[in-house]
Amino acid sequence: MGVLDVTPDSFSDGGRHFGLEAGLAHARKLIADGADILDIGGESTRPGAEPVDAAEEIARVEPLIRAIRAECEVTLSVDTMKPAVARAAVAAGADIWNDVTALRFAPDSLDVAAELGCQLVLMHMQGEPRTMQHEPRYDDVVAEVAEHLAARAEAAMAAGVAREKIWLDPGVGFGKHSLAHNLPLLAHLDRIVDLGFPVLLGVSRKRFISALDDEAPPDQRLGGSIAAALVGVAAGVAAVRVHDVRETRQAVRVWEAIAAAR
Ligand code: HH2
Repeated sequence: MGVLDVTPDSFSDGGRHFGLEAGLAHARKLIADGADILDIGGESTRPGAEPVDAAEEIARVEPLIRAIRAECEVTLSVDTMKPAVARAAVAAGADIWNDVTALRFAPDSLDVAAELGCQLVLMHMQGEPRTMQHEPRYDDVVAEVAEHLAARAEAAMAAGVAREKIWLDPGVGFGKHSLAHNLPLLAHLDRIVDLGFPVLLGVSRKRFISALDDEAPPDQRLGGSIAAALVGVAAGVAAVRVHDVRETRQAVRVWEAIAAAR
């Protein structure tokens, strides 16, 4: 899954693909690089990001989804917490609603997810984006993330979402201390995979990498991003959400070929 942020302020590529033409050009590059899915986001979820209203978010993502859909059949995901944005995105041709709040943001999120009938990514986050990095606390991060995701999947199914539409995501970097929480989660991804849903993993350019490498800035975290993505592949995740599609795809292919020869 290639990341296509059309925001002025995303943590790693903010502003670079802002606007329809820039977004479309980056979509073409991600597809040429081998992305199977594009994840289109019109609101930054970076820690401390200021919220964007639904009309502005729709204005950023909807024309881009329509334009990509008019060109090709690639699977399209919309990265949004807002039911109104998900609805507009699906009407424009999106296949997946990727919700970092796991349908907790709005009172009608669960009902809209059931109504839309699209695939759904339910991600774990402690708190909400603006405040999530204020003292996140867990007794057992792996167990708590797994329990929360299982509960959110149950809530979605109770609201009428079909089981086979649901993906889970441990939410690396969302309400987690960079090393004390993210490393155990990455080390025990099998516990999330064992819940029986396809798992999406987003580690690309995230801060825990810089905590292990002299505070490397986002554009110098490719090595760590690939290392963590391969940990996910080895644990059986179904997809990795990445900025650097070509490089990650090559790493995954090499890893898989060697694993198959074992
Ligand atoms: N990470 C980010 C955004 N959305 N969605 C899922 N399901 N999983 C993730 O790990 C995830 C996500 C953060 O990355 P990015 O899009 O690069 O930054 P920003 O949120 O600032 O746009």
